[in-house]
Amino acid sequence: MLNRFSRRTFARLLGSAALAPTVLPTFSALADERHSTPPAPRHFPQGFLWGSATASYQVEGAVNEDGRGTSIWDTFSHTPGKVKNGDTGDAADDHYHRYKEDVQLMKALGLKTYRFSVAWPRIFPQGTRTPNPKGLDFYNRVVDELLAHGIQPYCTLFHWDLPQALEDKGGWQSRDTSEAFANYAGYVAGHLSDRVKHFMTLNEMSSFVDLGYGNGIHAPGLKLPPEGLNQVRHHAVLAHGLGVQAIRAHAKPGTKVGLAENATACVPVIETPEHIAAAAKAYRETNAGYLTAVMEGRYTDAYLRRAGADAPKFTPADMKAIGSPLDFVGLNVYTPAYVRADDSPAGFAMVPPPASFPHMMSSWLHVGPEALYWSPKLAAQLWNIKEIYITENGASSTDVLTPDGHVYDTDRVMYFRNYLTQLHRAVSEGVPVRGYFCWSLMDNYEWADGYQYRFGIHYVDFATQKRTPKLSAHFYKEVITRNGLA
Ligand code: GBH
Repeated sequence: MLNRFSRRTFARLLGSAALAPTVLPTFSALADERHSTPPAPRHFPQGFLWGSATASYQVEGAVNEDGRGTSIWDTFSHTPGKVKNGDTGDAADDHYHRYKEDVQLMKALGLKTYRFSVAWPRIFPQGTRTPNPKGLDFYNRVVDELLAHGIQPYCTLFHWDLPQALEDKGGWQSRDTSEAFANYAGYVAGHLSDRVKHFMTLNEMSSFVDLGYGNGIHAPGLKLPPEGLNQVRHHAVLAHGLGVQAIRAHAKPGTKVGLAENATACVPVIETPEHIAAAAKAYRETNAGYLTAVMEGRYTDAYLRRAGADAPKFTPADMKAIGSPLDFVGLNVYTPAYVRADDSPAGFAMVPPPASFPHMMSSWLHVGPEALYWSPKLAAQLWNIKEIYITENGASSTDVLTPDGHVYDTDRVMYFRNYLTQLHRAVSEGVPVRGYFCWSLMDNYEWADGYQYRFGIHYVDFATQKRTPKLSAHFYKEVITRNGLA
């Protein structure tokens, strides 16, 4: 009401200002009154799912409890020189013991949904064969606690903690691992799908393949030549496809299956038809080994041509499994990859960021909010996807806890506000994004970057395990309460 009155007055004044410029001082006084009213609401669709995400090795700790087997990240993090500061996930956020407290954090935010991952070595300590019921019990408890508080569980089956026993037999270099994954995925879905309605197979194939087996920055720390790396890549998409089939075979009817992939988020350098068309081509080709293969059930001609003699070995049956229809697609979106139109046969060129491009604490995390507009938009357009989730989006910051217990992470709030503005733009145009999971609920083990790179909206004191909501948690709560931008 106040808003409308102000606008009408504003319009009237504008009219008289046009006639008599001398009223300008009054105009600026009124402008002040206008600024004291909140901006017009920019809502998300009713029922939009606001969530937050974590991953097993990054938060659980309790690595030797209840029969859990060793994972490649236990081995890697205990290998000197692999992780900043020698940090390991041995204790992490102690979420294994504190999950009830953490569900209270979610409740206080008003979260509608929570995305967690299951640690494969808790369920099958050796990767295959004999399941460990105590491992499954933990996830039963987590799921029950979430549901008791009205929070929908979204479950990822693989967020990088491969059983070491499988790595010892070749890990993702072996096709057997793809089949072992499918068995494990079917087993978990069979036991949780009476309560969990959404499963994601693998998290970020491109990350665990390229970092784990390409440049060795992540576990298991290998640097394979192109031929081997392409085969690992194939085994990853194959694991996804076989996993989808196994989940469908074992889960209750109505269970939805997808994945969570950090597809390269191609953004046109300028929003002109030529650059937009180039970005669409780039989206398909830069993701050819992963999301494109999954969505199309084939490798693009250009991908196979680029790989040449190093191309992966595969069968038509593999490709059919890989292209299994999905119920939804999850996109993890952090950084933009700028694309321009180009005269080359490909029709596009990637534009590397200048050294001055602004980034968050992680130097790779360039701030490009429009990535959250273009990634779901291009994916939906290219493959006619009907249900998309942003399964991760967030930022690292040099958070400081003040003596009176606050963390004023204005940079993270800036990041979320701008990215969510672009997400709102996409949703308003009808891009079918149904929910959004911020990364992360709380500070946690940031892989090779250890504990100093904080992504949480809750600050964690790793010595005491005390959680403190940051300014960004208050911001996110406001977004959720309004179901709109704040
Ligand atoms: C996600 O990866 C992960 O799913 C999640 O577990 C993680 O905590 C979160 O994002 C924040 O990083 O070391 O310079 O080679 C995000 C995508 C791709 C980001 C690879 C780090 C490595 C950069 N990741 N990238 S570098």
